[in-house]
Amino acid sequence: MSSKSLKTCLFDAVIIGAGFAGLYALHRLREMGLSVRVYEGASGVGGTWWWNRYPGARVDFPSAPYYAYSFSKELLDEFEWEERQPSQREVLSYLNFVTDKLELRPDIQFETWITDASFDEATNRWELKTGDGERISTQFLVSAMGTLSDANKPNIAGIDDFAGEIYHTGQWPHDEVSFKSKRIGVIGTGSSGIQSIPEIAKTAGHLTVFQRTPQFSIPAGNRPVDPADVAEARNNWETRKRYMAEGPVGMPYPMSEKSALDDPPEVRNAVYQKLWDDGGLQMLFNAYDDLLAVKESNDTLADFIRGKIKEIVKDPDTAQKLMPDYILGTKRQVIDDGYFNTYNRDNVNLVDLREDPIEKFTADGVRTKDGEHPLDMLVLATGFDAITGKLLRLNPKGRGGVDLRTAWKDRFYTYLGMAIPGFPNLFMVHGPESPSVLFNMPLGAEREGDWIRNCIAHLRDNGIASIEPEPGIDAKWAESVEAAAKETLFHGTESWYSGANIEGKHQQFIVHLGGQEYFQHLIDVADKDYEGFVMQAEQEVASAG
Ligand code: NA7
Repeated sequence: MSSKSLKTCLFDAVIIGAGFAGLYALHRLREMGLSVRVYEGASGVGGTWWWNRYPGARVDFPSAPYYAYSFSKELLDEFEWEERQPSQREVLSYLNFVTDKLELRPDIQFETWITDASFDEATNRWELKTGDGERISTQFLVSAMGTLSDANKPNIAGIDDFAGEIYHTGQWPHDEVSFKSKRIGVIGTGSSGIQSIPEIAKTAGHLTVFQRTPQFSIPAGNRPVDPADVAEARNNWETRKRYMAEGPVGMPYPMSEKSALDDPPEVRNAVYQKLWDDGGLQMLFNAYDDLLAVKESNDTLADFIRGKIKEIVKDPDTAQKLMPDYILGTKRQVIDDGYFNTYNRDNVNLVDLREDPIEKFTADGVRTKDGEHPLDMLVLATGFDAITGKLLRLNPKGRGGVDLRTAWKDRFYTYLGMAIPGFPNLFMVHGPESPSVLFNMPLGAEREGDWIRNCIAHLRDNGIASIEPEPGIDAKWAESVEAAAKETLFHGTESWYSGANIEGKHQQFIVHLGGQEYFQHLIDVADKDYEGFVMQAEQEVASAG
């Protein structure tokens, strides 16, 4: 037995994950004087930006310099972004810059997976184990494991028999992957598929795209960052921060207060055309205020984009297969760089899996109902067990030894999307029933990180050993999440927001759409002495022990 496995490391707080959320939580908790350690399975910082190295991976929301931390003007002033929709490489370089600037690295243990987490009721502490047999004891446990970190590998007949190269976009290799002259198949046309397909097509011998659901995609309009835009952001930082704080999704721009139906068609189409030419998600979030709430308004933009697909894609049959028919924006909105145009290339073809489904994989490729598709390489752009996947894989054990899979057997129960009944002193950043993926994620990570810091400070100042949601509050929270969703069009669509992409997952809409109201609610809960939580004083623990 190694000496490593005998020793128990003691911390005030342990954070799992060194992405945007984990790094920020480390900075804030360490600032309070706590002993803190981040455990990270990868060999570097970055989280989702460490793993998702597929060609074409870029930020979709919002553009530089706003997909970044907002708390430090120094960080904003000192990092020079190159592109408006930064590439994965650029975001990773930013996160390394922040890590070094804030001297976070010494408190991060890389290449270490936490494999077990159990709450000890006698001490009110979490006892953890790593893959190497290391033991760790901590009062507070922060899950910053990412929302898009648990890759979804589809269970398709014969897939393990395929003898060619096979890659998942969310676990892309660090060494360069060559597509040159190869016959490549891509399954999946979500963001990862739509970003990578144009890049792969450039050098592939032949590319076959296997599409289950056609997507509404908007041009990303990526280009070098305009120095004038950066200067404007730096000079007017407080105003931009206010827009981000007040808007529903954390965008740095004022929101439109107009319905799409207020404008006559020719004016509306001119608005859409201008935003289409400029690129980016402002088309969906800033053009009008009811695109995600009123179906008739939504249809105006959906029809505009369908018109664009028809215009761009030369082969009418392919254009028809690419026509999306769900409610625009209710699956993750995608932005692209030449996606639809890629189907005009001679080396690219599209298989519509709804009319020509996959029958099975063989060593040489894939057989669909209508034919054989010989392949040298398969790219799975098939997404993630989003938001809950990684935490459920760890499966922490709370009070009474009840594990999370049991506690969440019927639905994902949370309070504020940050705490789980029966799991004291465990905090989630971007957990289910928080705004997570439908809000500016670095900004959301800061706000949730600040709330966790303030909560822990409150506990420490008041001699409180543990905090957890009071019985029944989770049901009320679930109602508020559903109420926020019902005011929108999200309810009608099967998507990874509602667990539809994973077999056997609860069909529960797990994103809180309250935006800034959600974050105000977090503040109100704290101001009311952590309303909805129960706390146990240190003395009670000592006397029970
Ligand atoms: P997504 O958005 O979940 O997309 C996954 C795609 O893979 C989507 O088109 C799925 O079709 C398709 N898919 C999944 N399983 C299968 C099977 N079994 N057969 C055929 N097609 C399948 O994941 P992404 O990685 O693209 O994007 C996730 C986020 O990462 C994105 O929003 C960015 O923020 C970064 P479906 O739509 O389910 O019919």
